[in-house]
Formats: sequence, structure tokens, C-alpha cells
Amino acid sequence: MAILEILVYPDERLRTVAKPVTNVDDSVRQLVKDMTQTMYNANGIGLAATQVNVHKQVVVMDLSENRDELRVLINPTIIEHDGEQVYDEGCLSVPEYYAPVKRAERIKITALDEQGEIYELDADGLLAVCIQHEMDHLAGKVFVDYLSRLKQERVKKKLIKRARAAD
Ligand code: GNR
Ligand code: NI
Repeated sequence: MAILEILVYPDERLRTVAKPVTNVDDSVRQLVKDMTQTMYNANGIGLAATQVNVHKQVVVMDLSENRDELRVLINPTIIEHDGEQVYDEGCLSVPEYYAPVKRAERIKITALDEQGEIYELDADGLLAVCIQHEMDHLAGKVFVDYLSRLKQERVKKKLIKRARAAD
């Protein structure tokens, strides 16, 4: 197991579009394990492979209080969506910044689990927010893309300044 480095906005590698997984093999299961450890270590509720600079359609999530209800989403696809909700989002790749984002209230997805078995999932509320947020990462998008240009520039500046100070 390993804790992986999480890319920080505006790192251009966060713009890479992830490829579908063609074979759920041991290397994918190892990636899931490492991403899971990385997510728990960072106290996140989700993590997309894009954030650890691996450009495959792999997501891990755990919204439970006790951090013991891991969900694995490989090649997730939204097959139905409806309604709207606004949630104050954060992101491990945009540390210490939160802003409201509008997304679908309810979604139905298909995905593969760690065994390569397909499943369906109906999600609403925060679970639906998190899945849409993670699927955006796989498409090379970050939640700040939905904010005003001014807010994007402000958060960019702040994080670039902080990265320089940490060098
Ligand atoms: O840990 C996370 N919390 C969160 C809060 C509100 C909306 C979305 C998220 S996802 C985020 C982890 C992360 O960055 N996943 O990509
Ligand atoms: Ni994120």
C-alpha cells in the first residue's frame, strides 16, 4: 500500500481525460488500494485517479461516518439524471477552498466494481454530488471551472503563492 501524491490546482495534469479501464486486473486493484489509503489519509470523501496523476477511469468514495463503507467506481457512466441541487463543494486538489456548485439532484449510474462486475446505483443528495464531482475529474474538470472568472483567478493565485512558499 502507498499514499500517493495529490495534484493541486491549477496543475495542468488535472486536465487530462482519463481512459476507460479495459480489464479489471490486479494492477487496477492495487491502484484502488493505494487510492483508498490516500483518500482516508487526506480525510476526503472521494478521490479520482486523475488526482493522483493516473489517467484511468477509477474512483473511490466513502461517505460514511466510520470510514468503513468504501465504494469503487470503475468506468462510471450516468444513465439518468434529474432535478437540481446546490452544494458547497470542496476538493482535495483545491485545498481549503469551498464554493457552491449546481448539479443534478438525482442520478442513476452504471459502473464496474473491483471484480469487474457491472452494477447500477441510484444516488441523490451528497452521494450524487460526489459522483458528479469525481466524474468531472475523470473528464479533466475541476469544480472551480463552474465559478466566475474572478473567483477562479483568486483561488489560482492563492494556491500558486502557497506552492511557492512551500518549496
Ligand atoms: O473530500 C471531498 N469533499 C467534498 C465535499 C463536497 C463536495 C465534493 C467533495 S469531494 C472531496 C474529495 C475530492 O476532491 N474528490 O475529488
Ligand atoms: Ni475533487
